[in-house]
Amino acid sequence: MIKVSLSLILSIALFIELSAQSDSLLKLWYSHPAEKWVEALPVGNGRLGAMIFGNPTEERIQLNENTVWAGSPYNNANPKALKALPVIRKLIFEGDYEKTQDMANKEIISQTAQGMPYQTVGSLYLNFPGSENYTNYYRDLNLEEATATVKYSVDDVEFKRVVFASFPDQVIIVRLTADKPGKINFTASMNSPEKVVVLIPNKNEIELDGITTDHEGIKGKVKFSSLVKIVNSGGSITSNDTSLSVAGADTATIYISIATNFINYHELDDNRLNRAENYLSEALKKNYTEALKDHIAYYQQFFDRVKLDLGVTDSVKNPTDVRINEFAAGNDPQLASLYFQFGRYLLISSSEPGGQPANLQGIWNDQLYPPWDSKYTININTEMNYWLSEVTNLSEMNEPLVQMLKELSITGRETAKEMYGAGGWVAHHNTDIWRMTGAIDGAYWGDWPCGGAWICQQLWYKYIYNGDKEFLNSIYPIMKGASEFFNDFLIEEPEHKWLVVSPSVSPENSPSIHPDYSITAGATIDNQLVFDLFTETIHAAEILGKDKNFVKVLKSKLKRLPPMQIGLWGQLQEWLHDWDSPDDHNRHVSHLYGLYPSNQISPFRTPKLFEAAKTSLIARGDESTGWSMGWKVNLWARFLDGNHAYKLIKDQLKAVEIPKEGKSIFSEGGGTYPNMFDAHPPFQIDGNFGCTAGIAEMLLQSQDGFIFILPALPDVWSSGNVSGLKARGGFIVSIEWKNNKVSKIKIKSLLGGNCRVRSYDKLAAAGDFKLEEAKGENPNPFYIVPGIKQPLISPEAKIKHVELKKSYLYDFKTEAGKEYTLDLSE
Ligand code: FUC
Repeated sequence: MIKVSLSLILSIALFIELSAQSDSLLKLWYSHPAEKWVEALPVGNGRLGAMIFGNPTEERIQLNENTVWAGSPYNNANPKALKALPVIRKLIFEGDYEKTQDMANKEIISQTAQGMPYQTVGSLYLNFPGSENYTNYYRDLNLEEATATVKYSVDDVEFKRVVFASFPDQVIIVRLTADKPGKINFTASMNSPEKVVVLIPNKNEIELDGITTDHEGIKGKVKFSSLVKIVNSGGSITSNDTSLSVAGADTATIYISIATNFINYHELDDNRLNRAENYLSEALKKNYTEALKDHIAYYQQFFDRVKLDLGVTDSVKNPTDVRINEFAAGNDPQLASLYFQFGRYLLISSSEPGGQPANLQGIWNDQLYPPWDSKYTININTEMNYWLSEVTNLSEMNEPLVQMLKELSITGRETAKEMYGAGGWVAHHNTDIWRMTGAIDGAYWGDWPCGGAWICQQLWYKYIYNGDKEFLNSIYPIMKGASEFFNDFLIEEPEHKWLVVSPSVSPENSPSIHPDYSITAGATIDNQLVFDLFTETIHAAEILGKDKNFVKVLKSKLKRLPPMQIGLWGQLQEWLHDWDSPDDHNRHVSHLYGLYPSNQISPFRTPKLFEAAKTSLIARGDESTGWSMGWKVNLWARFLDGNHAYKLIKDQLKAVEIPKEGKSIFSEGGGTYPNMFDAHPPFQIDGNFGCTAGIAEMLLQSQDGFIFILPALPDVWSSGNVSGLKARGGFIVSIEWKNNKVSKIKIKSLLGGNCRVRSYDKLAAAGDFKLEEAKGENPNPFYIVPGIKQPLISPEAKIKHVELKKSYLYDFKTEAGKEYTLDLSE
């Protein structure tokens, strides 16, 4: 009797869950288990990550913890740089690039460690005997609840697994249920490619203890412990030396706790087991239902801020891998909104306040030596990881990046002094958990001292989106330190007497006249970065009423930076000299930093540079690595060309070949894996984040002195709506549109101030406020635009006139906390 009612209750519970799930379109779902890692589904809480394969017979849950990195605190500055610097600078101005690069390889590039790899913890395996003949298979990743689910039937029993990485409880929880009692039978075991010991500390627990590897002469000192505890209802648990077996249970809940001895980039202790035990015992105080509820509630405070609807077609009935295969040729606008929300999901899941920033793979990595060490490549990739953070209303998620920058400003101070005898702080093109700041990987790639300057942009954006003066005050020393470095490091070039960064490179590219040598002085991106850094440090100092004398110095140096230049074939020059080739298809488009993410180039303020930048990007081409295409979505959005931006989304969402086990393919053929991870290839998360930012950029921009509504809407998204995007100055914007025309805009002002709006459609105020035609400069201080120098233009260059679609520009006054509605004017 009791058995019958229990089974009935279980079936009802399953039915309720099933029907609740089928409503949501915000799911990645599949009709077969994952075989390869790039088919498995990611969950994470910033600190812990797991990839779920969902095989009915053998579940693999591959585990990560974001401080499990090889090595230990170290510094890799090359002390020979100080003496070599004047010689190298002279050689560059003499044009002897071969000798320069040779010397830089030995005397600037680190002769010790080149960065430590981020490593996996290992995997938990769950073996389910007798499940070979399963039917009704289904698995998904639910983006609205941050849970992964697997379902299947064996004989007449329906089984279900739910996995999530709890944000509030700091453990990964796996819940196993069946619609009939006593049917849960499995064996749990763990392994890892790291040096580990696995033991059974008590009858329902597995413990895995390990230490990360030595690497390039740096001793591996990160110790980690993972505790796996099974709580069963009904049935029994038995154990042998290394595994646990559950028999005849009604349900089983598995808690996975992981902790390390990492305290911060220069301190480790010996407390990892205590930490892991504490997380576990705290988590066990809640029952499963409460834990799930708290997890979802925490996650939804962030995820629910933005909704996007680009339309729905029949394609949504297909599994996600099929939809990716068909995307380019089909009509599946919901896949683009799913990809957008997946990007936001990944950022919330891989970058939480108090933790590490998302690395090249976020937090998900199953290897000891992942491609490029899965570290922080700061000549584009790490920055791209955070482009979506403000506009898609996830500002909290960039806190780990801010913290990393604080730490780099400490380690980088030593490096600036030791290598260049300069004040302030410097970082080159890579860093890792130990915040190394030396130059690595060979001069062709690594002799680039502007990594810190680029990440400083994110600090400034965080301020201009949120207007928090206290925050500005707290990060001002970082910006000032970066400016101090360039104040000392810039030198005068002989021809025009401009101040330039030297030695440097235009990231990972070389001019076709000497393709083997990249080292240069005054690369366009460097000029743009130093321009932004100085301009923003000046603004910050003025807002905070600080450092009058330093501001004077920066202002005078700012005037002496090179202008942007338009070369022979009408392109924006990548280098100080007119060396660009129209046949150069390098994935990096560094000189277009000035267009995106920066706002130095604008169709309204600098039309010639705008056209030149477009000429450069057209020559570079569309298809490339994943992250390169993600960048190009943003660039085409800034060119106000929605159809071209959409073409790049199609390229980005192209299904790519799955890498062979253990091998990483590196090629230019980027796209998307079945689990929607971006393919460089191999997997690199920046493409996911870059393209997500790009989709936002097509719908809303705010860098050019106004909020631009639907600046680059492609024809295929003719009707839709978005809510909760953030514009500079703390405006939360929602837009509805129909047949390519705006129908309603809602703007909530968080900070007050003038709101200036540009739209291709005539608008009217709906409510009690005055909408006026905008004139002159936007008085809102968060909408200040940079005054850049007039470009130098090659006499041979033919420059097209910018054709802009007619648009309307309005102003209205706002009060903090109030929402304003605008309609299409009749
Ligand atoms: C830079 C890029 C590569 C890759 C690597 C992590 O070297 O040029 O494409 O993204 O970083």
